[in-house]
Amino acid sequence: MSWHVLGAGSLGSLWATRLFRAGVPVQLVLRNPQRLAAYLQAGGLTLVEQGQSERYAIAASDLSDPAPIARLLLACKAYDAVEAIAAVAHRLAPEAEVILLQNGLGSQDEVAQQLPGRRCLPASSTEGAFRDGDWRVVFAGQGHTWIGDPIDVTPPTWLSDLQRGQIPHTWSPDILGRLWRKLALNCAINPLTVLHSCRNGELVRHSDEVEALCAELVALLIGSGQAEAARDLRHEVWRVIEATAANYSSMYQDVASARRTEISYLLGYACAAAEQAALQLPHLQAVHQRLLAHLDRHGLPRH
Ligand code: NAD
Ligand code: KPL
Repeated sequence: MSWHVLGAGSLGSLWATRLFRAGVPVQLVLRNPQRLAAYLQAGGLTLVEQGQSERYAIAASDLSDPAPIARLLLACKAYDAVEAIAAVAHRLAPEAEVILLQNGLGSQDEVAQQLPGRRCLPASSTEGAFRDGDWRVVFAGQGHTWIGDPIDVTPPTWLSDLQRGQIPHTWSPDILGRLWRKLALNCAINPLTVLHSCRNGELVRHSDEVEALCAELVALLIGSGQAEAARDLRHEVWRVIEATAANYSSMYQDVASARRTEISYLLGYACAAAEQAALQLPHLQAVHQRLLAHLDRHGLPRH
């Protein structure tokens, strides 16, 4: 059974190339015939790993291809997920499974609502990749991916494909807890790095703000039924800040490159969840407002 990868960007290409080179059937689904022609012209996807480049001639089609899809890796940004899935929903076989690689929370539910009866499996990844050219991906940071199904804890058989592809992963019986925990980490770190225009490690100079956000995020997690994800959050936030001290957060990089951020699926989601749980979280809300104003000033979308 072939994997289809929709979203041949950083993470989608990282997955596709590793599956392909392990002999797992995989094909890319590209946006339109022009992108498909450009891809074919390039002769495949290039993976850059430890300074070595290797090109893989992975099969590809565009969104207009009518062939059925049984296993889909949705690897676009959270804000593109609904539109992307809508373009292929009619091709999904009745027993199709869809792996959702989006960071943050919110997009997973939006996609699942469009696919009643299909198994949707959210993932949370700490792997790092970026594109250094068209059809090229650089594997920038070893990491791990947790995959789960909030409705059915039975592991899927295709985890063996990930094993073959040497994609480090763990089946998670509590994937929502993992996603909430990652969202909390990202909300405690990423917006402040944008607002203070700094590397993660420089947040030690703004420890009051980090601490205030951590306290509110713990309250949010507990109020949202995610007490386990709240455990020792503050310590983990400081541990991540230290471990990634020299790095710029993904949101910082998006803003610096004038790219749309995933704010609606991180701080936006957190603030909406606080409201739903009738929680007053003034620091979180203030940082959200400051970030929105910052995006306005830089001419970037607020959602
Ligand atoms: P990316 O922008 O590099 O890739 C997304 C790709 O999806 C792009 O090539 C885009 O053209 C394509 N796409 C969007 N809509 C499409 C459509 N309708 N049809 C076809 N293609 C479409 O993004 P990324 O960095 O790979 O991130 C994907 C998700 O993974 C994000 O939620 C991100 O936060 C998360 N993530 C990324 C990394 C990383 O290191 N890159 C790490 C952890 C998590
Ligand atoms: O995931 C991250 C990001 O930059 O998006 C870390 C390094 C954890 C910072 O929040």
